[in-house]
Amino acid sequence: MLTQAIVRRPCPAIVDGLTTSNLGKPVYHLALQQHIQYMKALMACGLKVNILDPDNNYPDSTFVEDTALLIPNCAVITNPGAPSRKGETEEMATLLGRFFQNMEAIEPPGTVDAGDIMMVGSHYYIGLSDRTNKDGARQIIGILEKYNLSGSLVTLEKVLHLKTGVSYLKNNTLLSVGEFIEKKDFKDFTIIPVDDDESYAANSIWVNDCVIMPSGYPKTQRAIEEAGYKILMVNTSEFRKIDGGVSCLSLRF
Ligand code: CIR
Repeated sequence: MLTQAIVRRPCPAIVDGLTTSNLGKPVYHLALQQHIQYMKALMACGLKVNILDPDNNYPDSTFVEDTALLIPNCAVITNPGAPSRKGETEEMATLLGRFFQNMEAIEPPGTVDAGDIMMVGSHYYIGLSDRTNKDGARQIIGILEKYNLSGSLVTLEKVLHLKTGVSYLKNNTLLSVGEFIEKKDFKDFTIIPVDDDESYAANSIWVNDCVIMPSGYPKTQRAIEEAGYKILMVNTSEFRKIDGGVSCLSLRF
């Protein structure tokens, strides 16, 4: 059962967030409203939401998921792969120190964005991406093994982060798009396939028996419902403009 979430309010500089899309710049006041709806969804799933103040030095700092990997009894502070995001970890480490007795950190030259790490029980899939390099992934696996957990590498072809294209929805079930539908690494899972024209919805989260997904993706919504899940929808259009999805906006533990 998840009980806590950490989020960071979007800052005005979000308009300068890193992006690979051509959807225009996020509208700050809409991003703030959508963030509030997102927090409400987490609360509706029973989580206490801990809110960090906005930090205008870091346009992408609302995407807290990338700054830490939370495993049972330990918080691993990452070293984000994008130079403009490196300092985002500092305040997160301070906050996580209040919840976790054990802290670890990824050291350069290793880089890791935790959006590349998907937890499936005691096993963690680590996507090698433009943000997460081999050294960072090797450090993550070393830490996982120290805590009696395991990790394996997944190569990515098209997506920014592993969880941009695949989400674990418990019950041995993955929500997958594109390259992840047929990937050998995931052959033993039940796959809920996401059509390419709804690819953004492949980034959804399972929170205490409910799936939080972005609004506006009816085929994916139907498929998740037909698989037996209860759904909560949130509009994340402003975050999508800078490649951010539902999972990126929180850490949950
Ligand atoms: C970035 O490029 O780092 C941000 N604009 C988006 C980060 C999204 N995070 C995630 O998928 N875990």
